[in-house]
Amino acid sequence: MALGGNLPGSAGDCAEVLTQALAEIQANGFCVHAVSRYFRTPAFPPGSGPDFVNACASIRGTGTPAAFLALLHRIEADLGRVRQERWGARVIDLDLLAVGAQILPDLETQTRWQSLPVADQMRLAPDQLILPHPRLTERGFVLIPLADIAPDWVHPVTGETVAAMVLALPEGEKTAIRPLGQANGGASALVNPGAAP
Ligand code: PH2
Ligand code: MG
Ligand code: MG
Repeated sequence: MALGGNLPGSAGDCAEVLTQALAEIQANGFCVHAVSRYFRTPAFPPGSGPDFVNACASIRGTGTPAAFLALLHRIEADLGRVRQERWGARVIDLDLLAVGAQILPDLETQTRWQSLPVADQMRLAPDQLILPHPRLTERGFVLIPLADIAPDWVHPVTGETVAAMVLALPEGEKTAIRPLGQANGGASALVNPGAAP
């Protein structure tokens, strides 16, 4: 899953809001298996708002993807997200990126949403759960954190690994995405990609 936000909330600054979201996921019976570093990322589209803090986490638990997504929406509301304009500034956005190699609801729908022109991406929101997340393949603010925890995950439609998708990102996009200092609330204790063996 992906976490992001670019407005402070009742839980504190953007990084504190992400950490609180992970705590609530855990409190609802799910295992937060790995958490990426937290990254400061320029808002997309450029100029659309303050920088985001983005991260990715791998979650283990039981139940359907739809039930987990419903939990994510409840946590977004708890943390103060008000759903306003699509892609506007927000306290917290919790997105389900993928569940293993599952393609939902079917390959045709997946392909149609994935090939949507950017103007339509900003206007249209799917009314059903689409997995993998249709925007996963092209956004540095998702792929770079995801590479911390799942570099070898293979996209079930394209066959590409996360590591390969990161390599394909424009250089300028990669350099604009920077890890936050120590501000990820200790989450890196779960996973430390930079650690020596
Ligand atoms: N989320 C969006 C739109 N734009 N930009 C950044 N940097 N990070 C995000 O998480 C993000 C965004 C819609 O969900
Ligand atoms: Mg999102
Ligand atoms: Mg969302």
